[in-house]
Amino acid sequence: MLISLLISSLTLLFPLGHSSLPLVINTWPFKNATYEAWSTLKAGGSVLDAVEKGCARCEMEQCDGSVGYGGSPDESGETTLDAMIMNGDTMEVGAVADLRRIKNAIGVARAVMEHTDHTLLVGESASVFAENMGFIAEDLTTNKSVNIFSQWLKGNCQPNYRKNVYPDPSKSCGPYRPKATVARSKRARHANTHSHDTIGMIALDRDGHVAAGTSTNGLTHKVPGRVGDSPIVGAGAYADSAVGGAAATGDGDVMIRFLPSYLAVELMRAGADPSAACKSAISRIKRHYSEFFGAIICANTTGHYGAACNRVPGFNQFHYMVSNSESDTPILKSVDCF
Ligand code: SD4
Repeated sequence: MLISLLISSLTLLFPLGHSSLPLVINTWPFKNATYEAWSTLKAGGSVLDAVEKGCARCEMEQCDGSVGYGGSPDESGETTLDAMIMNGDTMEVGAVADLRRIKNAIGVARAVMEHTDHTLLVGESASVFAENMGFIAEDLTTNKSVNIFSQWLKGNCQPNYRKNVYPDPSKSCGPYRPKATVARSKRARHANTHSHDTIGMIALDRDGHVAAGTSTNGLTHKVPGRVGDSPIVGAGAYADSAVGGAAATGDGDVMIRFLPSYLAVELMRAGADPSAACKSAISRIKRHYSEFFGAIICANTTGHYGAACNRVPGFNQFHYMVSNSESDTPILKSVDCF
């Protein structure tokens, strides 16, 4: 009795080193999203609510044109969305990929988690699921996306993501047919910070609950049906309330192959601090794709956080946002890429 009284009064005086919790951290300078998540936590919402509302804010604001409707038209001119949300207490995940007609992708991801036993729904069927769950079906096309698409068509469908096909994809539009011989070459892909800017977010509360999530419209001119890293557990984001969380952004076709968010969380579990864990996750990819474009944010349950990015031409620094009890308003942070 005496001991537990002593412990609880010590905890009041020294709150277990959790002085910078709660914490919200997200990729890119999407300040309103951070603010939305932070306000949600402060109003008594859960970490899942915070991640959902924060990412949804970006979906509505079409953050950088690469989250939400009206961005990244695919080869047929359509915008499709990828999103996921993960509960670090229960390890439940809800995700949607190639979602059509529904603006609130992270909301649908949460509905997958809460109203099905599944983890990931895709394409037209995911959209029908969303409509049945009460999400409004709308055209995701905007004047801007129509314009991007028509300029691309006029420019002979350049750039695109095809290879080993004819007609020559570096000169012509499709339809494409496979070439008989497949050349094994890794195409160097350079940073284009205006065509990829997924929101990835981690929220931690004072009681050690962790959630993480992502929302994106993927890559401009992607092949229809293409799914990136963002809705894939351990690639786009990962959360475990025993450790912390991580979320990634960048060239999803490459990053998805290395599960960087899972790797970063596992490294933190093994004792790495968040910055070191983020750096190792990026290094792992660099070993194989030295020129990939990407970044990752990491946070642990003591409220420490960090980020890392791969230095490529045009991408020397990665910006991200943080809100915690030390600042109370979103603060822009940056890390030098290596
Ligand atoms: C994707 N990873 O679909 C996303 C895009 C992105 O920063 O993150 N951009 O590949």
